[in-house]
Amino acid sequence: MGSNKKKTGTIIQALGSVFKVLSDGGEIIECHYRGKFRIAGDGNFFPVVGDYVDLISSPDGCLIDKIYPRKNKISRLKVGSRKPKEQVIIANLELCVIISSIDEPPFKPRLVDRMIVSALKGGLTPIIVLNKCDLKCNFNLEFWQKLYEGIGYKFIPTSAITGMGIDTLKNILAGKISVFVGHSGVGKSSLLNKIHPGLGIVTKQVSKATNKGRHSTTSITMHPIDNDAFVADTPGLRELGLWQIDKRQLGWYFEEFRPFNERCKFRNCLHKDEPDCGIKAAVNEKLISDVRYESYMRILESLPDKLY
Ligand SMILES: Nc1nc2c(ncn2[C@@H]2O[C@H](COP(=O)(O)OP(=O)(O)OP(=O)(O)O)[C@@H](O)[C@H]2O)c(=O)[nH]1
Ligand SMILES: [Mg+2]
Ligand SMILES: [Zn+2]
Repeated sequence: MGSNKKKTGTIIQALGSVFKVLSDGGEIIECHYRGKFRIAGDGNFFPVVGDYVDLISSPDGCLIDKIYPRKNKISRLKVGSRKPKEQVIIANLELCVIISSIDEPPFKPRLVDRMIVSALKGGLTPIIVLNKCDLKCNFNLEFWQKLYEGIGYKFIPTSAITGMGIDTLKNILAGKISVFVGHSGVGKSSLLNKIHPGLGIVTKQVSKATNKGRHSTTSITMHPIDNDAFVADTPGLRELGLWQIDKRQLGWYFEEFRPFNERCKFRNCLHKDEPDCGIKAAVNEKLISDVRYESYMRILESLPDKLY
């Protein structure tokens, strides 16, 4: 880049200490971060995909000079050295597209519900995509569609093979920054290739035996696509942000529970064993789906008693 002229742009890829930035002028610039971000010792100041940044040129090449305040972020718990701490992995997103498949791998509603909670916790709007609808199998699409649409979520049945649902999804993504999450092999990269032919993202080979359990996508990359949209493809991120949730807050992220909260006798009811619980009563009256309540209970049991 030219002498000392400042440029701004969005980080679209982070590989160790090397970043790719799509400048506002439309060029892709490779750059490094300045040591000071690391010295700050705060995950929040380490540049991540999605960050909007200022760039300056230096004798050592292009450097990230400033990170603009984040509108939101998704973090995970970084375990290892001494104390677990927050690791921000992506910033400034609007939509969290939660992708699962009707089969191969089979649909896992518990995982979908975990990812909805994660999305809401991160300040993102969850969108539910059910892929591989071309496969012939016993799957009650109508049941799940009604359940999630009943809560107020967009639910899109798709197929990266036949093109089913692709236009609908593309319209939802228009003008926004989104992230694709979901179990490995559900077809995140395949859908993205279908939405924007030409991206040429490597997807899993059909041979399942040799590829078992291995992720085809290994790093987070942001892809600019049609209609001024960005989509970050991820390797099956599962537990994003869940670790930051207090047990007593969890019910809040099951949005359809909210109207019944005030019927609980205890203000900080966990909706578990407490008497006179409005949520449990609503489940009994079938006003809340028992499938969702089951997910709630499983997540509740997996949360730490004390936040880190
Ligand atoms: N039948 C069918 N197969 C699909 C569909 N979408 C993807 N696949 C296949 O599913 C396999 C996995 O697809 P990927 O796109 O690599 O899945 P992914 O979610 O990106 O996986 P990771 O990168 O490992 O997280 C590939 O063999 C695809 O060809 C679909 O709609 N229908
Ligand atoms: Mg992939
Ligand atoms: Zn309750």
